[in-house]
Amino acid sequence: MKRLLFLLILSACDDVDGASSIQPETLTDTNPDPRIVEVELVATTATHEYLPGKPADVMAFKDGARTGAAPSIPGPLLEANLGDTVIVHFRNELSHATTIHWHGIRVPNAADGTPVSQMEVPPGGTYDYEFTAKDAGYFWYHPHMMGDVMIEAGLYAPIVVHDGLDLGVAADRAFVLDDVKLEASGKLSDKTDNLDLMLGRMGNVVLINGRQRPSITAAAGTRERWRFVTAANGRYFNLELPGQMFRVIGWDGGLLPAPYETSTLLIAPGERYDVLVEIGDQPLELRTLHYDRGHDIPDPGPITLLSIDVGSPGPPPGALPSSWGDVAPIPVSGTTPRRQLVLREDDTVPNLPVFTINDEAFPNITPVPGTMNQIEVWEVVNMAEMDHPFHLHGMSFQAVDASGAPVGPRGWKDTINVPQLETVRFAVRFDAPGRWMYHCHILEHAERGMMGELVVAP
Ligand SMILES: [Cu+2]
Repeated sequence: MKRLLFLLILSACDDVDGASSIQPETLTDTNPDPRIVEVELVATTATHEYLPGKPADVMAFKDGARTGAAPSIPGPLLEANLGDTVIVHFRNELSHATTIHWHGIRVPNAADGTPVSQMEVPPGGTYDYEFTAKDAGYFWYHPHMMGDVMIEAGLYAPIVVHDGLDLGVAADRAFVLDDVKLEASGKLSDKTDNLDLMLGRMGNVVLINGRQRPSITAAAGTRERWRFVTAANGRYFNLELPGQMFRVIGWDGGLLPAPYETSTLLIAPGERYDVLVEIGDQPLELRTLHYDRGHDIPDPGPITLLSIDVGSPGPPPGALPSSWGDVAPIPVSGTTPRRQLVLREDDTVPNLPVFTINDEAFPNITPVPGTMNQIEVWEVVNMAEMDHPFHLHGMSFQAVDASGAPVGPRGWKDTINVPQLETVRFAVRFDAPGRWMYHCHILEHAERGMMGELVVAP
């Protein structure tokens, strides 16, 4: 029923957008059981026009259950309702081995898609992923090997797990932010320089849902729900909507206990935000502003991502609900065990920067041991003059503070920015057995050592 409602919303939204809709297609659910979402997902090579008339060779996902479905960037949206069983029959049509990681979803270890939790899927191979959608929210999926290459090449896609809240929205839009480094021919550059390795590859073309500065149409006088994820290798997005505020209702792991308003929304690689936007009668522009994430990255000035034209008036939004996310605090005290993880960068060897956690570079690391339901405070100390977004697999955590200062409302996070020369502390309960990776989500940093492993004994 909820999915039907969402489809109706989407089709309403398609009417509004017409041919300009930039919403990814939803993966076809082949299972008649309303509590099971069963899909076929294919990773394949394709071409994509980042620049008009100049196709680039890319890697992309497509819906394997729909005849004639084209590969797309982002890949097809995986939709489920809270509590659904999700079964993904994955087929690898690339010439490289790959895996899929369901970023932010609390999956069983065998479905986590990392090299420590599954064998890689060879070219022509298949793998069945199965998990329960335990949390409602906005997530994403992508390979978890050669991430700096495969995600850059287009293998990423959004996931919406519906919460069933009636927010009176005229549209529920899934946005994926990215950038690509293109040659003049429109092809993806295969050149990686030292700056790319140090900062995470910064593209020269900035994208929203795989397109450069597209337009959408929103109905005047309505409320819309916008969900954002940053899939870029290294770029941070610092969004603004001049003349409008974002009402943040959720982030990584689901809804917050209460919404808050902000004029700018900083989204580090891997992070997600779920916001409400009130559409008036004037067009809007979604832009990203410079954010100083270290190493004197130059300020390119504001970059427009999306133009929002205003169409004919839609139904006026109703009152917002009085209760939102139920986020029980993870109890911590002065006696809760603390674990320090120190992030460092070593750029002394030209073109061979190494990024470490506690002076170890993956795969030569000492796993962190844990037992079920144990609670720890992790203290992530950033000794580098550059921000690092820290991502933990398998379980969500709650921020405690950043260099002693409060870090916003209580909410479930799986990816958190650790600013340059600062310390972020978060509380985590080890509630899933298995081998879970944690790493910087700047993909070049993860691939060059800044990755570790938590082993939770059953
Ligand atoms: Cu990093």
